[in-house]
Amino acid sequence: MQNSNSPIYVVGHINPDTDSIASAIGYAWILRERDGVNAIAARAGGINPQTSWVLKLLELETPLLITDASPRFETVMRRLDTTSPKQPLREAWNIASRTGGIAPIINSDGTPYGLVTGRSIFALVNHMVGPHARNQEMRMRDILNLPSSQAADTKISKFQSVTRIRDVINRLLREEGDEFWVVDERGHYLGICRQRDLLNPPRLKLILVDHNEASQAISSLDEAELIEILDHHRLGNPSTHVPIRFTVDIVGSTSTLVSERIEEAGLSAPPAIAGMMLSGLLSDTLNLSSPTTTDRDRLAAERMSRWAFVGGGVLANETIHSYGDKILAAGAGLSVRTPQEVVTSDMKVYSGGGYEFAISQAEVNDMYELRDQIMPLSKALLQFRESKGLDFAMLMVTDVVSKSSVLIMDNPPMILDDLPFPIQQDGTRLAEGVVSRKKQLLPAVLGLIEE
Ligand SMILES: [Mn+2]
Repeated sequence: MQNSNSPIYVVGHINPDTDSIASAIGYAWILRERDGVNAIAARAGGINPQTSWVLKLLELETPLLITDASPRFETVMRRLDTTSPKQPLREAWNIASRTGGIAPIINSDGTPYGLVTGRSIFALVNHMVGPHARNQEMRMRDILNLPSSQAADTKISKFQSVTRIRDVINRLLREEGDEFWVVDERGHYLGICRQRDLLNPPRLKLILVDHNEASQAISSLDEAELIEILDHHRLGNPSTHVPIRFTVDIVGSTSTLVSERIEEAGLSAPPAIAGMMLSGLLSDTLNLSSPTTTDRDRLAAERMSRWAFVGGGVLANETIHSYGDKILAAGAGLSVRTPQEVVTSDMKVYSGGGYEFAISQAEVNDMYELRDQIMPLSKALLQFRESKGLDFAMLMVTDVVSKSSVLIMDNPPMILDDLPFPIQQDGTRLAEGVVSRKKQLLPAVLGLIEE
């Protein structure tokens, strides 16, 4: 079943931000264009308002949602040809001769009726001929003229195509037959799978972009075949059985790294894909102003704007900064989302110093927005932390105009009292000049709790 042309999914982190979506789209594109591989951009969760604004503006398709790498029935199913219960058995016989001995019999409403197999035909013949010699003169032709319903085994188990094989493997091993139905959510026939294929299903091929920690990746990562990692975050990568390409570099966005690969290959990304990657870069670096911004990011912004800002296109009259302002505006704001959404949409879970904790980030154009939201956001943060069983949680509300953040903390350990950010009257902490979770806030937190 392992097939060299089976798709390779390029996927970013859960709670995807614009860079995670953009780098997946861009990297899947260069893999197809440069290497001719069947690379498909995917996403590990819902699209945030900023990303959705960009995708719509550039008329790009939202990448495929993948939340779990564990193989499903659909990955081993074969869509065998079918016949109906009233058709003569010879029809099923013809099908079975082409499929390796199996003919699915399907009702007129699309649901499975039964399966004609060597075993079920033997059962029929045995029933008709029995132990009595005189019946043995019954001709093959007469048997083949019977309706196929009479020769079908109707006790075949059904599984939905999206069911994870792992979840039902014990039941599969107890089943008598070697074949199973695969049906859709309405119970309609999709295909057949065989027990031997289920015992060793092909692994989902994955390339991780914009993250390398298993806690930020889709579920069941250990059941996938990891091909490559391309990232710009701290290390926390899972181990692998075989060597893989692994790139983690100190730049402001994964889209920067993808644009460099495209340039090295002597290619230029199509305007919409270049515009998408530029959006990922400008979003991650707060319009090239965050301390994570490097000279390579500025070069990448120029490179991608050259590809994206083409005459006649939607971005024709933009400059890097005018476009960056629009992207930040599309992502900012607390009022358009519920407190739960603000807390969870850009949330990352970390572990360090014996603690499991989360840091969320939300962007605003003006801290004034935060004044009435502190209580509801604190409540949402508490609920979220408890639901995940974490030790503490933080929400970093970043003003993209004044380049500062306000921190709301839930259940912080006492050691975090030493964070160098003054406590304000409303109980929040003011982190002046702090805009990067990765490069400023996380190291400050880890520096205290890992002592
Ligand atoms: Mn990123």
